[in-house]
Amino acid sequence: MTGKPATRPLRWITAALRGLLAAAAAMGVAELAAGVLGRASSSPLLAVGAGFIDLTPVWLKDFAIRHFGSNDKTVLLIGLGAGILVAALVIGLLSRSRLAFGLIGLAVFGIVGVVAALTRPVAEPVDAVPSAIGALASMAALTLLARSARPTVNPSRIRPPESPPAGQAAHGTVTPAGGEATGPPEEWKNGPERRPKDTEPASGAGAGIDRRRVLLTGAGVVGVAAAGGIAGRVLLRRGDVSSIRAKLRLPPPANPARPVPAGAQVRVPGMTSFRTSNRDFYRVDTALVLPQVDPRDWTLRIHGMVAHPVEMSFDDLLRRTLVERDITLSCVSNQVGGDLAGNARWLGVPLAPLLREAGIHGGADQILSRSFDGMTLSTPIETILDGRDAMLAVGMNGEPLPIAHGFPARMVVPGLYGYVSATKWVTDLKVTRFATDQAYWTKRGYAERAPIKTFSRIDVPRPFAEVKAGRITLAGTAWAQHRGVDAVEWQVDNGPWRQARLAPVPGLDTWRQWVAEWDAAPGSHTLRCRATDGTGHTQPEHREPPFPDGATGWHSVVVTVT
Ligand SMILES: Nc1nc2c(c(=O)[nH]1)N[C@H]1C(S)=C(S)[C@@H](COP(=O)(O)O)O[C@H]1N2
Ligand SMILES: [Mo]
Repeated sequence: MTGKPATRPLRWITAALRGLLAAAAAMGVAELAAGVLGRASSSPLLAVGAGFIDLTPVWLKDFAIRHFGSNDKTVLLIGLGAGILVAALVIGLLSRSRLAFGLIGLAVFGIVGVVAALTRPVAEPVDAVPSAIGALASMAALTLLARSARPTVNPSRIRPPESPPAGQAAHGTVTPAGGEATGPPEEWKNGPERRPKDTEPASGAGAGIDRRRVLLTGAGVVGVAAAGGIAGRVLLRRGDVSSIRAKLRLPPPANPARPVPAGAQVRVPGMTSFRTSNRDFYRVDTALVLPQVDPRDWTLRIHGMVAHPVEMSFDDLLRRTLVERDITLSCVSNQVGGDLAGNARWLGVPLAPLLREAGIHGGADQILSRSFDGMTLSTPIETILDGRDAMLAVGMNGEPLPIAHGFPARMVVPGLYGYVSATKWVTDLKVTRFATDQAYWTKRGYAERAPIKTFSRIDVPRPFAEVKAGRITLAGTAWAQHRGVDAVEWQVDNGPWRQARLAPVPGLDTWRQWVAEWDAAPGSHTLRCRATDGTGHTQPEHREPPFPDGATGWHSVVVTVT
């Protein structure tokens, strides 16, 4: 099956495809290597993605969270995949003029992967391996693919001596019967091994591309890529701790949560539920690969400015007094009206006694907590010691913590935004000073101290809803964790502020639902709300963005009454 050299556009396409296949080989082989090593974070796509997250400027991060919320990572990976796809096609095209250009492109890819993997906070030297051998594999694949696509000479079809001289055809003075293109195939002109003129066929029929060889080589590369990718994924699943989590039985709390009052959930269709299920709980973190932490290997270190450094196992932790509390978490990136907040029943070990037992030195003002994946968060020490229910949580809504929410242990401190308190997969607490240590977000300009701002939003009706004139029920959620919500007011079209009815709550640390009845007249109307917390502070009208310590402003919803 020896064909004629391909036409021009086809040659461009096949060159681009060669780049694509080479990149696929890189990814597949790298995935396999990551799987063999059992280190998901060393796989190039994930390492580069994680590096990208770290380098993301604050505005872009806010943009991503604002538009994609908890799906921000999927969007990032899709974007990265698209970028790689384009780069691979370009590399393929480059390799058409010179194979070396393509090889250099692939090597650059490999270097980016190696650097990304080695600069992860928990990197080890072996993490360079997947990207490095992935790059080598792709270079080998590109070379093989380029060779296979080079025209071959078929001896039986070399022009017999009585044919017209090559020069005629080559210079286009004689057009063969079929009107074929007469110049030498482009591969020859540019290829490293120029074919001698005297073997050039008159019509290109004597030499051509061995399509079978091209297809076999291509199929081989695809096979390696797919097999590597699949095997790598399977191997990486070895580290998955879901089945360990499913079997884990947590002890009951010695100090159970106060019952949630019957009316805490207002009965309004479409209203947010008072308790957020684990499945619906918002997720915000920098972990592209979920850390898989086996509780049997988990330890917690408490060290730094303490008299007695502590190292404890998960069993040690569970032997302590467990408390259960309803606490609403919220994210500093939450916008006015946003939904980056959730309320769960947490089971955990109080942090204050644990720290006191370690013996905190005078002058310490910060707990720098570190997660299994190297994330750092800083928490003002006084917010842990002032009597609130700061805890190392192990359970969420009656189950062990979900892996995405910090299994096997995370911090929860009522009243503080998540980025300064809610360390998931926590393994290390360093008692220190703000002047000495800075955490991840603080280094990026976010505030060191970030109490949750007093907030309220309208959940029902939805923005731009169409409602029938008459009596309309408004309902929403307000929070000011650890200060409590004392009032929510609502307003229509800059009219007078009216008090909403507040639902009962189990304590100061959860959000609070509110309802109001509105006699709606036809037309377009703007509804607004604002909350006042237990210290008398009212949510201000002035809009501030989430950076650097949380958004402010009144939430408003426009509805059409018909
Ligand atoms: N290890 C780790 N813990 C983390 C984060 C993170 O990126 N890594 N993000 C924090 C932020 S910004 C928030 S808002 C909360 C969110 O907790 P959730 O995902 O369980 O809702 O976790 C906090 N804990
Ligand atoms: Mo957050």
